[in-house]
Amino acid sequence: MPLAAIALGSNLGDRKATLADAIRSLASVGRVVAVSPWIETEPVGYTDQPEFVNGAALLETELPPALLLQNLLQIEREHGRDRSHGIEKGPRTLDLDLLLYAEVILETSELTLPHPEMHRRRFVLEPLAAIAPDMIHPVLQRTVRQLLQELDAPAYTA
Ligand code: PH2
Ligand code: MG
Ligand code: MG
Repeated sequence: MPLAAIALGSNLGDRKATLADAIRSLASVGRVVAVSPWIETEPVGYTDQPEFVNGAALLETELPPALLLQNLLQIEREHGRDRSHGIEKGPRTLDLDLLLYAEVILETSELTLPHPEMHRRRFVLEPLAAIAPDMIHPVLQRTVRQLLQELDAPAYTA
């Protein structure tokens, strides 16, 4: 069965309770085979917002990528995420990002696989490396462990 890697984040409300609840919701769309420890992270990008709790999960699912994404967005909405107002990339009760879906490479208006920012984000790679160090980034042809190492020790500095 295909294995999907999902990033979880929250920086509003009872963050850990929301994330724990999101894991229970994920269990209804597939088999949750691993959940990382939660880590507290400083906001990246738009920095004028509260600290995040981030983590990652691995889900075995029969749902194809686009349908899995629709389910993730539905779970976000069930946990109070309202995309109709507020700052893009601003505070959110729950963010579920589809990072990897087996070794699928895909680019549609709704979904890009692998997630186009995952290899630049420590708050994504650190928890993912804790549960799936050997999972492959099919575009960069690197394992998650290598991507994290390369963040820590870039091959060159400009
Ligand atoms: N998500 C963002 C923007 N910035 N920073 C941290 N630390 N964690 C996040 O999950 C995060 C962020 C947009 O999705
Ligand atoms: Mg995100
Ligand atoms: Mg998102």
